[in-house]
Parts: sequence; C-alpha cells; structure tokens
Amino acid sequence: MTVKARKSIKISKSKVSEILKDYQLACESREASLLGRKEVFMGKAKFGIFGDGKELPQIAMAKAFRNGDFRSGYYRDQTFMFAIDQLTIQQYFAQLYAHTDVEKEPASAGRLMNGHFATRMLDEKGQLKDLVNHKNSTADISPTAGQMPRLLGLAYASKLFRGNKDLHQYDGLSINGNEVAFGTIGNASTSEGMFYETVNAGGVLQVPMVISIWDDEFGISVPKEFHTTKGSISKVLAGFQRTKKEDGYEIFVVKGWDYEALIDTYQKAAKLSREQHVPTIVHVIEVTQPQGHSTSGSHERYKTKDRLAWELEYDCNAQMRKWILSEGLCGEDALIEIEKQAVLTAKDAKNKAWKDFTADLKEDVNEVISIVGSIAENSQYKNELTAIKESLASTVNPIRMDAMRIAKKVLRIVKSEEGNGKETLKGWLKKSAALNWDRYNNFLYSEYESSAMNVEVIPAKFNNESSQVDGREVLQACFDAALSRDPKVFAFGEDVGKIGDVNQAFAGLQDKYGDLKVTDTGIRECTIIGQAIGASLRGLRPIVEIQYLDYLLYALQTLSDDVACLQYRTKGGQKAPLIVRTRGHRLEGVWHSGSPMGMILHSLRGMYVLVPRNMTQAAGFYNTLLQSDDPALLIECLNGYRLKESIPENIGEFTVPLGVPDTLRTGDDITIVTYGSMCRIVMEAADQLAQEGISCEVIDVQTLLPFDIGHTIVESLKKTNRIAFVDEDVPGGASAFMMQKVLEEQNGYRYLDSKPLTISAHEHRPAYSSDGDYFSKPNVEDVFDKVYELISEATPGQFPEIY
Ligand SMILES: Cc1ncc(C[n+]2csc(CCOP(=O)(O)OP(=O)(O)O)c2C)c(N)n1
Ligand SMILES: [Mg+2]
Repeated sequence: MTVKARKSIKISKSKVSEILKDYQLACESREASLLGRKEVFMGKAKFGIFGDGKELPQIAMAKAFRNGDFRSGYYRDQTFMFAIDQLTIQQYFAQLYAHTDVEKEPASAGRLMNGHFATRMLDEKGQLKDLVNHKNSTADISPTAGQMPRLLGLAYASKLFRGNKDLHQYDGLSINGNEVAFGTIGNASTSEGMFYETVNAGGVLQVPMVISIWDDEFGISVPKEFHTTKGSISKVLAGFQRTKKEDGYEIFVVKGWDYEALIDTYQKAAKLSREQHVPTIVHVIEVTQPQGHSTSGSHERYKTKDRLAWELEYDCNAQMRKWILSEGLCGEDALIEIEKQAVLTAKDAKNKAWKDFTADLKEDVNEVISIVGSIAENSQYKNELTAIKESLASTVNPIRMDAMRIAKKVLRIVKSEEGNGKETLKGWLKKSAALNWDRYNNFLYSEYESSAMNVEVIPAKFNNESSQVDGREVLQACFDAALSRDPKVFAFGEDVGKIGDVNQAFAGLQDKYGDLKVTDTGIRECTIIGQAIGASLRGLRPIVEIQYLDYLLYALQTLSDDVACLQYRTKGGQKAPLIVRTRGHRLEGVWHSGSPMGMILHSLRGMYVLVPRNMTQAAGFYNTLLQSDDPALLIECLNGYRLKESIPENIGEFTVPLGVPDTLRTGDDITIVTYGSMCRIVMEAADQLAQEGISCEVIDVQTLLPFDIGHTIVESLKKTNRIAFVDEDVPGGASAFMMQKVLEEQNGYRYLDSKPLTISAHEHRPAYSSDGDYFSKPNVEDVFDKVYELISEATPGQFPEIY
C-alpha cells in the first residue's frame, strides 16, 4: 500500500507544537551529523557515519514505538534514538570520540565505532530490568543485515509471551506479547541472504515486527540497479503481501520526506503488528544522504549532478520546512530561530562530550608527567627524561597510549638506577593495566553473579539400580525436567517438534508441553539462531538446535558477530544466554561427521564451547547452563545416542562444572588429552598400550572454552613428562589450541621429556563409510602407533620398532 500525504485539514495548536518540536529534533540531529563529520576531519575521532537524511522517517517510527518495544537496527538510526529519549547528543559525541566511561557512553563504553546504538537492558547485578517500562534497543553490529536474525527473535518472543499462558506471570518482560520489534536496514543491505531468510521466517511465524528499509538508492557508491531486482525491494517482496486468504506481510511504501504520510504509515504498521501480530514492511523511498556514506569519502565521486540536485531539494528536513510554511503552521522567523538553536544545542553537547573525554584522558597524562618529573630530579638521565616529559606535555590531544608509551620508555632508561622514585611509575603502570583491562577487554563472558562459572556443582547420583538406558533417553529426561521446571525454557529447531529431533532426545515432549515449547522450524540455521538471540535477550531460555555441527557454518557469522561479542560490546549491558545444541564428531562422511573445532574456537570467543563425551555429561552441562547467563554451544557425540548409559537419579538437578577436566584413566608414561567421541577411541588405544607395558593417563577436557581453569593437566604432565593432544579436527586446529594452553599458559614445556604430540584428522574433510572414517580420522591404531613410537624413541631398548 502506498501512503500519500492526506489533503490538508486544520491542524490543532497542540499538534503544531508537536510538529515544531519534531522539526527542532530533525535540525538538532542534522547538526550533530554535520558536526560529527567535521570532528573526524579535524582528527578528533577516527571515523564517522551519520544519520543525515533519515530524520523524518525515524521521528515517525519513534512515535509508534512504545515502552516494552525493541529496536534492532543499524548505524543510521541516531534520530530515532534521540526521539525515544535513549540517546543524548552528548552521548552521541562521546561514542564518536570513544569515551570509555559507561556513564558517558552507555551503548558500548567506547568499544564500538559511532552509530552503534544500544540501551542498557541489565541492571548493575546483570539482571534484566523491567523491559516493559523501557524503550529498548538491542546492540548494533556493523555487518550489514546482521541485525535481521536477532530482530526475528525479538518479535518471536512476543508470540511466545502471548501464546504461552505460563509466561504471563513475567509481567516485567512482556504484557501478553503486545510488544513490537522494529527493525531497520539500508536498501543495499537487503541483498544479503539473511535479510530474505528473516523476511520469510517472519511471514511463516506471523510475528509482530515492523521492518523499515531506508532507501537512498545507494550502498556506499553502488547504485540500486546493482543491488536489487527491478531496483525496488518492495517490488521484490510483493509476493509476501498478505491477502484475505493467505497470511503474509502488510507492505507499505512511503516517501522519506513526506512527514504526514510517514507518521500515518508508522501508526498503521505498528498497530497491525502490535494488535494482530502481522509482520509489516515499510519501504521508505526517496531518502537522501546529504553528506554521503561516511567520512571515508565524498559522494560527489559517484552521484550524478542531477542526483545531487535532487537530494538537495528532497532533503527531508528541507521538505518539512517547506511544508510547515505552506501549511502556515508558523512564520519563517520561528523556523530560523529553531534552526539557530539547533546549531547551538548540538555544538554545546559536542563541546561537553569533548571536555569530558579529554578530562578523562588528561588524568593519565598529567599523572605520568608529574611522576616522570620527579624521577628526572633524582636521575643521572635528567635531561633526557625532562625532554621526554615535555614531549608528552606538548602533545596535542594526547591519548592513553601516549602516557603508557612514555611510562615504559622512562622505565627502560632508568632500569639500572635505584632510589629515584621509579616505583611510583611502576605502580602507575600496574594500576593502568588493570584500568585498561576494564576499559578495553572485560566482559567477554558474564562477570555477574549469574555467570556459568558460578553455578553450584551438584554431583550426579547413581544407585545400584540406576537403569542403563540409551544416551538419548538421558537427554530426554533432562529436557523433560527442564521444561517442567522453568516456563521460560523452550526448544526449537529443524525436526525438534513433532518427532522430537532426529535422534529423539525431545521425543514425546511436544505432546507433553505443547508446540510453543517444543517447536519445529524451517531449514534456516542463521535465523534459528537469530530467533534464539532475540528471545534470550528478552529473558527467555531457548535451547536451540543446529541439526548437525557441519551446518553450523550457516549460522556462524551470526553467532560470532552477534552472540559471542554481545556482552563485550555492551560492556555487560545486554546478555543473550541461548544454548545452542548440536551434534557432531564421528559418524559418516563430509557433512555428517565434522569436527571443525578450530573454526569454532577462533570465531566464538565469548561463548562457552562444551564437548561432552557422553549424554550424561551433556545433561549436566545443560543443567549448569540453564542456571546461568552465558551463551554456549554444546556439541553432543553423533554416535552416542544409542550407547547405554546409567541415568542419574537427580537428572534434573545435577550439574557439571565448566572448565574442569575429567581424568578417565590414570597412568605414568604419557598424558593423553582429548574430548568428545575421541575419548572412547583413546581409551581403547590406552588399553592396547597397557598390554605393551605403556601406561597412559587419559584426560577428557570436557569443555574447550573455558579450558582447564584449574591447570590440572600440567599436574599430570609433571608426573608423565610426555603429552599428546588428540582430536578429530584438522592438524593445527583444536589440538594446537590445547597444546598452547598446556605448554605455554600452564608452563607445561618445563616438564617435557619428549616432543609434544598432536594426533588429529587429515587435512581434508572426512570420507564416507566405515573405511572412509577409519582412514581419514584418527583411529585406535593411529593413537596406539603414535604413542608407541614416541615412547619407543625415548626408550628404544624396551620398545622395539614394530613396523
Ligand atoms: C557484511 C558487510 N559487507 C560490507 C560492509 C561495508 N559496508 C558498510 S555500509 C555498506 C553499504 C550499506 O548500504 P545500505 O544498506 O544501502 O545502507 P546505507 O548506508 O545506504 O544507509 C557497506 C557495503 C559491511 N559493513 N558489512
Ligand atoms: Mg543505501
């Protein structure tokens, strides 16, 4: 539906005042953009990207945005954030300068480029605030369209809150699902696969989300015909339009400079989404970008003269001004006054932000200048130190790094001197290291009481009659207990609902708990994860399934860019404690037996990565995670569902701690470190080695992130003096990761009598069939041979060559 401006009718006085306030905000936001660009060019900030040209659509969207609603958007949305009162112009500049004080820059505490918006959804204890009384923005990321999967989940949560009566008690999280998730995206970014995946899933699920596309016809320098079929995303999406007979989207098209039509459109779209849970798309066309894409270049390079002239004329602020005057809402003098004030307001906010930012930095610099000054007084290097001190004092706009470099330089110069007061400088270095850790590096994982690392350990209890069941039944009992214990827990994924997943760990649980608790989804790994991100941001506890580990790649970008860095990039302001359940390691062929652990470890720092050897350990991990606020990936052993295990009596309560290895076998000659399905293979090899008189200590690390937090492996190495790291990843993958941890971090190198060994799969993907598996992944004989060879090398007389 194309919304056009309505024919003028008389506008009331209070409406006029609202309109003028909107115009004022549009002008202030524009001034912030103009000033921001200048600040970058003056060298006061490194990069800038601004929301100029999008002021009116965002003001209109903000009018439809209520307490309890959520935004998942991108870098152009400053005006919206101002309009919902979740960002001040001063905070906006604090982010541009990268002020690390969370009070001054609440979105990311200076960790992200400007234009990355977020509200603080957690209180100081890490618990969710009552989100229904706040206007919420989830934390932006830079990868274009990366905000879309999360948007789906934010909207999906409303569906759960509305449909699942057991959730109605959480009235701080939702009011019966009446909340809308607002997404924004640039026109060019709609070319990304995850945009289409999200749109399709939203239409299938019928969730309350309003997707706005700010269409300026460009993606940096590339015009629309390179991006979008027919040059129009609403034309492309026309098949999603709902009809009387079929669900789908309500699609609106509106001009980005038409104030009245924009307001009308957003009211309609939000009402439909909020009340009827119909997803809507607002394609905002004829949008301009007055300053071009970002501070990286100027748009004169790629826009035609005609386009530039058109953009000048159809600049939304200019059009609003024209409209106000043509409607006779006020005289031009009043508008000129508003415009003048806007310049002052933005400038004043900018100046305050700069003053705060530099004052913070100057503390460091002044302290170092003063300490170096007093060291110089008592040093034979007085002249050199004084010159260094003065160079720091005369640095224009010094930053922390300048102070740190000078401090280290000075300590190097005076390293052989005593009694010159250099201890004070060493103390400063130590204090700064801690502060800078806090400023730039903390909150990779939860640092709150509810961290997964603080969960009480409750051992599994077995009695003599503990029955032996299939591994999958252990999980089934665990999930059954979790679903009945906590209304916020729910599970979904491909084939999880009706058949209870391809290995039946949820068998029968949809019948028992309903299809909102145990749910099938389409085949769309990326948005399955997005669905879980959004829901967990809103306080729910999804256990979300990626059917096979090999298909995690489809979701890896979202896991890496959105989930894993969420707590870090908001400095503990938001959390998404989703549990990703998948199955992998040993089975058959290229896409059903992968173990790409290096890939996972290197891309998912910020999530915990758990690799239990059996389903009982897995169940204990699920119980631990469900009590904590960290996101995690748990990889079950594909070939373990039919193996018999004893089921613990306390299946719903027992917990397995993270970062604590399990010694499966004690021995004296070599320590073998492994995990997952390789545990059984290594144990069999250890049996065979024992028959040859070689005694192996076998350690299951159980979790790769975190890794052996108590440094227990090195204790084993102290005894055996030899070590092997065994897994199914490629060479240099997770085996190398484990080796670095033990030999370098735990100082294990000191205790080695032989070279450290890694035993891994071949460099290619695993071959199909039992023989394929045997010849491409490490097998019992491989482990035997490599360990035997190592021991034989050290003591040849005792262990003669075999082959
Ligand atoms: C995945 C990814 N690819 C490339 C980029 C670099 N990049 C940043 S913005 C942008 C253009 C986006 O254009 P559009 O979606 O139309 O938004 P606009 O900036 O025009 O509002 C590109 C290519 C990125 N951030 N992420
Ligand atoms: Mg664009």
